[in-house]
Amino acid sequence: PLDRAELVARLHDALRDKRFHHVLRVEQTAIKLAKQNNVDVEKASIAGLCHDYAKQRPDEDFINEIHQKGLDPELLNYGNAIWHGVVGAELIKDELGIWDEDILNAVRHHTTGAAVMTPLEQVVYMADYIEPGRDFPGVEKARKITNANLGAGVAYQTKQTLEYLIEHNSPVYPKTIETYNAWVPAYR
Ligand code: DGI
Ligand code: FE
Ligand code: FE
Ligand code: FE
Repeated sequence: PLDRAELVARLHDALRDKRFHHVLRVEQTAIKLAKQNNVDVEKASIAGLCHDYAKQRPDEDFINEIHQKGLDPELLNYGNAIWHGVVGAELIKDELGIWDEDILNAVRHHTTGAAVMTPLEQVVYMADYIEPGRDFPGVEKARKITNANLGAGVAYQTKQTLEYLIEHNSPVYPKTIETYNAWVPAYR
């Protein structure tokens, strides 16, 4: 398998500068959250680095992958925002040789979350949201909540994202609703 330096080099090739630096910050944030929550630090590093590997691929790469791997055809109704995680995990497997299903699931679920998420998946979902380059109303609150309680952070992000999507008349991927139902009432 690729070591960290080789992985960083592959990410550097795959991503524009701004996105590459986001990925490095997500890695560092994921490592910190992993230490705070007894999560495997190496897996957090790899998942943090890889989570947006496919973000800048053309739509046709995702569409081909959906057909070739027999993924849910419902995916065809969405776009890059959903594909780069769910379908991107398949590209990571094919092109980076990462087969660890914990890591792949953390990539698959980093945008929408899921009703059931391992601590590693929660760490990557939250690291992407609160990395130090993020600057949106509520991000400081999100950081505070997440550092106090990882699951409460998951609930907070999920509610904020759903409110944002509805406010902008955006389609909501069904998994996002499942995440809401599983996490938000539980932390009420
Ligand atoms: O890839 P990043 O920009 O680092 O962040 P991300 O993967 O968490 O989010 C990518 C985009 O996906 C972001 O603009 C919010 C959007 N998104 C999250 N959940 C849904 C969604 N878009 C749609 N249409 N439906 C969702 O359920
Ligand atoms: Fe992403
Ligand atoms: Fe995210
Ligand atoms: Fe990201």
